[in-house]
Amino acid sequence: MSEPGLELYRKLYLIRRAEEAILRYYPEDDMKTPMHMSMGQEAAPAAVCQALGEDAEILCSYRSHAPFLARTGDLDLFFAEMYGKVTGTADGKSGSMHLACPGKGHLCSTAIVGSGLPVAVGAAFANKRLGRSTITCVFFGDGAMDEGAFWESLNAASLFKVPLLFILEDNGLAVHTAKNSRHGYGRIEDVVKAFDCGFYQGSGDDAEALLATVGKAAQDIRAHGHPAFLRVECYRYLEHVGINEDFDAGYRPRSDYDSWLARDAVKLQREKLLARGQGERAQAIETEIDQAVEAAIERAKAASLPDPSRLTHGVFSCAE
Ligand SMILES: Cc1ncc(C[n+]2csc(CCOP(=O)(O)OP(=O)(O)O)c2C)c(N)n1
Repeated sequence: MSEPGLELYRKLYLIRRAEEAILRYYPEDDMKTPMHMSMGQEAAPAAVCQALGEDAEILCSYRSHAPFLARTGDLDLFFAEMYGKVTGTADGKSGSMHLACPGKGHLCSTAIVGSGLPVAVGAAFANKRLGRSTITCVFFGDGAMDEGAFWESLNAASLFKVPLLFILEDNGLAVHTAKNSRHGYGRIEDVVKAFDCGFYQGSGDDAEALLATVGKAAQDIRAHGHPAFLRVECYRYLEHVGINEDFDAGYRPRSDYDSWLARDAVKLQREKLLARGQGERAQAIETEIDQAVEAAIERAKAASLPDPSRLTHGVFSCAE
């Protein structure tokens, strides 16, 4: 039986290494998809998916790499979709912004800000009606809270008492706009508590602490039959869309990045393992994942592109 700290590190490292590979290979221009990188935001998806395991059904935004890999662990599906190949999650037609694999617990990723939230309420409602133990987990950014869909979803989830975990990945920014110039309220905690919804929070630098917090939130959902809300303070390392830094854009200082990087969640988890004498096992995980990432990229590159005759198959299209 594997230990939680090591399993958590496996997820964190997998996500980080997969994205580092994107940084290396994206400039070759064979991945024809915009990239909204998760780098810096790995801890919440890793903790949620580990805490809930097979009971988690997840939905997320276009910033989907970490949630997808945390839930499915499937590097082949992931890279094949990035390369637009038939072996990808959507036969290569969705790219990075719409990763999904319902058979492995990832229902959908949506690019319209906030649009996953009402879908998640519906999925949780279905699980409640069908008597399933599943907890629906919806990841969204603080920008999604500017949408009516967020408030309707919070209200409906609370009213219908559905087994739903809202996960706010609070990086404080919607593209370049800080939340204090967008939000007409103070602490989200006070808002959420006004609904019948449990409230929890943590920081994106400590995945193990988050793991324990998600465990409490899940217990709350099951014991009280109401939704719960987890706010995770975190920091997006790279630009909003793309693979580069953007500290010269003038909307945030590099010093913020430096301070988050100093307590980076992947690094911190590794340090915890070393302190517990589990360095060798951590290294074995790293070697295995490094090889798996490169092998998955090789297979993705070698796979076929979708046949042009299948262009409109599986997508919404307008008939003539
Ligand atoms: C309804 C809608 N409005 C605007 C956009 C353009 N847009 C794309 S991402 C984004 C910011 C969203 O920020 P947040 O929800 O905090 O997520 P993050 O990018 O920080 O993960 C905006 C405004 C959109 N995709 N959908």
